[in-house]
Amino acid sequence: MKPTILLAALAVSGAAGHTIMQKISVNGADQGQLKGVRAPDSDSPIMNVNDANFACNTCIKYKDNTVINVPAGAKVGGWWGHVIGGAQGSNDPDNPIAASHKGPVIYYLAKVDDAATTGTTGLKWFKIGEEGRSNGNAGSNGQAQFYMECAQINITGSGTKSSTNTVSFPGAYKSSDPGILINIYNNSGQPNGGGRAYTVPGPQVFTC
Ligand SMILES: *[C@@H]1O[C@H](CO)[C@@H](O)[C@H](O)[C@H]1NC(C)=O
Ligand SMILES: *[C@@H]1O[C@H](CO)[C@@H](O)[C@H](O)[C@H]1NC(C)=O
Ligand SMILES: [Cu+2]
Repeated sequence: MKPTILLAALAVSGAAGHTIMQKISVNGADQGQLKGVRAPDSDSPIMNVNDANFACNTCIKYKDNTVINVPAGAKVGGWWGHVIGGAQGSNDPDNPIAASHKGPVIYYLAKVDDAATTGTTGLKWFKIGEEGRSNGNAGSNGQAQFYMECAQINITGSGTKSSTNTVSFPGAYKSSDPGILINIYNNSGQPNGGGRAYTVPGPQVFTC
């Protein structure tokens, strides 16, 4: 079987008003709500970096057998909502995510035999992107919130480079990592990092 890929996106943030990635686009083309995406019904975070289901989230309710074709080099977008469907009620200020939630968005891929059916234990993830912030997340150990969803994709192309810098989930993060256990507030209580540098968790981004 041709190898396909699982895409995981994780956001790290703080406080309440959570989020779920529930569809993707490929070069701007909407792939459809919950198509080829593994998502829970609950927008609750995982807060234990050692959770067995850290890679693709826990209590997955929405999962189909769609594998989305992605030509190498295409732009893949993720669509987040406060709850499944987007806003929770009208004028939801916490859609797609509450403003109090500061943190990076991080993207990983793992090569799998069949993205539609694969389990998520023991996969070797490599980081393909990160959108960091100058400010981060949990001020006390174990309080960072992680929101992760996986998409089932089939990247087609002829590249031959492979990443040796792979990580496992759980395993790649420690609750004490500088990008996870961090005070994001300055001395006036503004969540702007207080002039301190921010280090996004996980390995270096793999580039082709
Ligand atoms: C992945 O794409 C290749 C090339 O288009 C195709 O031959 C293969 O069937 C696709 N695999 C899946 C699982 O969609
Ligand atoms: C904290 O950040 C705010 C907003 O940038 C700024 O106005 C304020 O002076 C900062 N406070 C301190 C003590 O640096
Ligand atoms: Cu939250």
